[in-house]
Amino acid sequence: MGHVRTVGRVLARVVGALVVLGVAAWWLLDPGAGDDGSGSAADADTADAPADLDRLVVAPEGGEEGYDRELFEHWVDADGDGCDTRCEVLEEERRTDLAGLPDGGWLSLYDGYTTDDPGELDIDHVVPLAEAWRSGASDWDAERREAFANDLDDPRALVAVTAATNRAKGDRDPAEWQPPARGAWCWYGEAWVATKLRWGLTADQAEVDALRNMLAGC
Ligand SMILES: [Ca+2]
Ligand SMILES: [Ca+2]
Repeated sequence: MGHVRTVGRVLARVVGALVVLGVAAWWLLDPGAGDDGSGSAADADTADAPADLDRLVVAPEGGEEGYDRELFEHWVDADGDGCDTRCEVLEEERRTDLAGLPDGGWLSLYDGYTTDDPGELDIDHVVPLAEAWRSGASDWDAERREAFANDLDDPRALVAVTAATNRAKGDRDPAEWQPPARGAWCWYGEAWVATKLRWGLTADQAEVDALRNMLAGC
């Protein structure tokens, strides 16, 4: 019987060691598993970018058929405070820390241009209206299209940039156009992915490939 008890104790130790090893392996393989998910916004903006990219639904783009920019009612004054969506974005993005602009101004992220003249700036839909149309918005009703075109809920959806870069971009996606300022690529790629995910829009394969490249190293 003594022999059986000894074997039993050895077995118990082996099982105990295996449990410890298993827990350690589980933690090593997935160190975030015990995380309560309350990481800072800055962490979420950078560390999660590739994972977010993988959450995009990949599908070929639809056609332009039926598209009309006017189907997206834009620059409304949703909260009725006398400041329309363009005005709201300019107000939100105005900063007082720009060199040479002590009274305040704007930084156009796409090209690094700074100005205190809002007349030089367009408000860009990071995901262009026509791109939205081709990736799911053609099925939306007018109300949802208007909400998309005036999206102030995430500051990454609309951005004040020089009219020149906004027009150069047109309705191109990241496979066809990238911000000339390389330093803006991480912001742009993340803003693009976040906007498409929030609105349930699809992405075509060339676009996903370009985003992966754009977000590499972010
Ligand atoms: Ca308003
Ligand atoms: Ca696309």
